Amino acid sequence: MQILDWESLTASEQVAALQRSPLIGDNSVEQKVKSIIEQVVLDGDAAITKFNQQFDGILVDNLLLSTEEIDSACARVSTKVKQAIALATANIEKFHQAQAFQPIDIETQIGVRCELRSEAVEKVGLYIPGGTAPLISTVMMLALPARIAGCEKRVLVSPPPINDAIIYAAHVCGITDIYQVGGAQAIAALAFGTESIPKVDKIFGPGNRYVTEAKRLVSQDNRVSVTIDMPAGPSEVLVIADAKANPAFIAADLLSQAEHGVDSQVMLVTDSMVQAQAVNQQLSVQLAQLPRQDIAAQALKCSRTLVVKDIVQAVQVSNQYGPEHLIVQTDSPRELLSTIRAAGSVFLGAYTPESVGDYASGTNHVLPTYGYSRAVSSLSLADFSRRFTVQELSADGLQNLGQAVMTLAENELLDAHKNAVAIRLASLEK
Ligand code: HSO
Ligand code: ZN
Repeated sequence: MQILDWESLTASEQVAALQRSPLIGDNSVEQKVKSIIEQVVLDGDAAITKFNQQFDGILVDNLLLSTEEIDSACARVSTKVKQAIALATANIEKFHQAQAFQPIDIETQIGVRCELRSEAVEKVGLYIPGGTAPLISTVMMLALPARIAGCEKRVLVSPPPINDAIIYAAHVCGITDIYQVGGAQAIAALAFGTESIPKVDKIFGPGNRYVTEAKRLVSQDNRVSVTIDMPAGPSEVLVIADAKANPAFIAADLLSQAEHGVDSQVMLVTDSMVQAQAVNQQLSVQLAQLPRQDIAAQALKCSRTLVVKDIVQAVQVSNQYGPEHLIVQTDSPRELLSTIRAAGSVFLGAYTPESVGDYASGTNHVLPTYGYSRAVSSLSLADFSRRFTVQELSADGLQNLGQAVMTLAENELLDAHKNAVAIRLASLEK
């Protein structure tokens, strides 16, 4: 990885050093995705079947997996994988159950009752990418909170042929409706509905740039009122490490993220030039042994090591970057926690590789990328429900509050608003 001395960079060079790899801002993606969406709107299942053949090379007769297909896929999954899924599931469930909403029910003043309540989003669509890495863990990260939140209709879509372990994970996480469709066409189907695929209220899950673009487009489409989990960009990690950290651990963490995709970005911020060089040394040793070394090597090209003057500055740099994952391998990592302003998920200490959060510690791995961590939260139980308020006033309550409301309405020049109060106060006076 390229090593840069932070303090010797000009302000604009520092900004450039924290730049993500440019999102392939190719307008043809938007056009292609728009056309796919319109074909799904027009032709429903027929369009889906056509796209399955065109993009995945498979003719799927029944988009919905049958119980027999689910059972036989589950039977093909090894006991070892099932046990790993069971452990991960238990931890993810525990952590998300603990996030249960605490309702609020208070009197803001005498006779004025205000409540904050929460109800599950009724219908959710969960997208699981296909491709070279079958993301079994993403099934758990989406399906478990959806079930815990109480979402009634939970449908999963994934490009055919769907990996057996994905089907198994979906099955144990309580998903009964698994549709064999991926890409932009899957997102269009979830947003608009087809003869066999139900229209949902909210779409979750990662995907390639076609999927991401489709999510963006349907969430802005006035014909439907579908929402999405969060804006998505390529995955990334930033490691803060001091001189004492183990360079082999650091390199392993950087590579675990680099192997996701050629557009993934990994950053090391350290106060030790010796550490920076040791990590580079380890990167070449470990990279050579990886099956996905081509992908990881590409990702490393747009990745950087920044040598800073001390760990306080390392945190400042990290805050400026706002990483999806932040790994802290310093002497007392927890001490830095209160100074971290932007990170999707934080991994503290030498024994907390990102992989544990990706799979099984219990935290959610759907996280804000591309600098969004400054304002967007990691996926949680709350994303599967909607909060709404309730207010109820007694006659006394309205008498106490009415005059203030009428004054404000009058000054907004909204007489009908004022009248809605006045008419009641008058009736109370009688
Ligand atoms: N690091 C990915 C999640 C993942 N890793 C799934 C392995 N499987 C984005 O947070
Ligand atoms: Zn990962």
